Amino acid sequence: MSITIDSARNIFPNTLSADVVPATIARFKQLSAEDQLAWTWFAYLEMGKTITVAAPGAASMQFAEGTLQQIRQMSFQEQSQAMIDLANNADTPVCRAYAIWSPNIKLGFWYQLGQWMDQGVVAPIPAGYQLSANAMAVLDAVKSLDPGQQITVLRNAVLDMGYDTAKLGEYTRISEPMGAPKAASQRSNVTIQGIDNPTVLEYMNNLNANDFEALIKLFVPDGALQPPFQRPVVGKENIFRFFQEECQNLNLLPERGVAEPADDGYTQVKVTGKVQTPWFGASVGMNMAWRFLITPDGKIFFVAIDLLASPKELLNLVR
Ligand code: 45D
Repeated sequence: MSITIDSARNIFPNTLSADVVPATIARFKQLSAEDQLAWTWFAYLEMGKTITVAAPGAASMQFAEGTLQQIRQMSFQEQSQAMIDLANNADTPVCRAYAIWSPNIKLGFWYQLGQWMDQGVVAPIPAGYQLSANAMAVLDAVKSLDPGQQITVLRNAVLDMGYDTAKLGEYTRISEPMGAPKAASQRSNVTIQGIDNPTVLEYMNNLNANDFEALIKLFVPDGALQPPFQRPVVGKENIFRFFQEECQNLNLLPERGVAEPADDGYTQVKVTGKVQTPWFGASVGMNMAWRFLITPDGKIFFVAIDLLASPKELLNLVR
């Protein structure tokens, strides 16, 4: 039997991921743009009761600065319209600028707008705004999620805003420049109960060190990485760009795992543990699994990263 990316996606099929996240996003997208903005505002306030955004430093705002200033100069009515346009995926200059930003820049942009809304510099959600019954129900749903799932819903809501890049034709994505990898003295080595596979350990250590050059060398040329709730990113070049755009300053805290032989001399490895994002630091530990398929010569053919349904899943290492 020959191994393909499609077959690799099914290793450790018992892994229960947090399907409630895409389900909540689908419900969110059914809401009117006005409700989406107000919903996000209330969800953000709700979240702020238990966790704090550590944004300064998490995104360099210079890439959104022009658009932010443009919005700041607008009247309240124009500002509200600009935000509604973003939620509506409308075709406006602001929506086109937003569309080509990396996730971090999009989050930093909203983080700034949120602060300005708080300070009254940008049009706030009208006092006494009444969410529709549907929006209330979706807000209740998000309140019952664990913090790692809540911040993922919020992140996905933001990423889907702006003009549709599929309609843009040729364009160049805008992301923060890649920082230098951590110096040797700043690096740490993970230990994972049940795992001594050097490829897996190096994956964790290089990602934690922002050493994407070393990290990408662990993959086969046509390898794939599947982020939570997404299609696999295929090929070294695309994976490398993904690391640069979305993986700086993550903190991977793997805890335990299993490694076992698979077809054709491959090895399949499942690891579970926590991941912290620079946006929330140690205040949110997301419950995650990594499912690796490793070639006979120790290269990564495939790795899926899943956000888990519950903390109980951290102990689920069965095939
Ligand atoms: O509309 O091994 C207002 C990979 C109201 C790589 C607002 C990984 C109006 C390989 C409040 C202003 C990356 C896959 C909006 C591992 C309005 C690998 C603003 C995993 C929008 C482990 C809202 C990494 C705001 C993971 C400001 C899982 C919302 C990373 C801000 C996960 C929301 C990172 C923020 C996550 C959310 C970050 C800052 C989930 C950040 C979430």
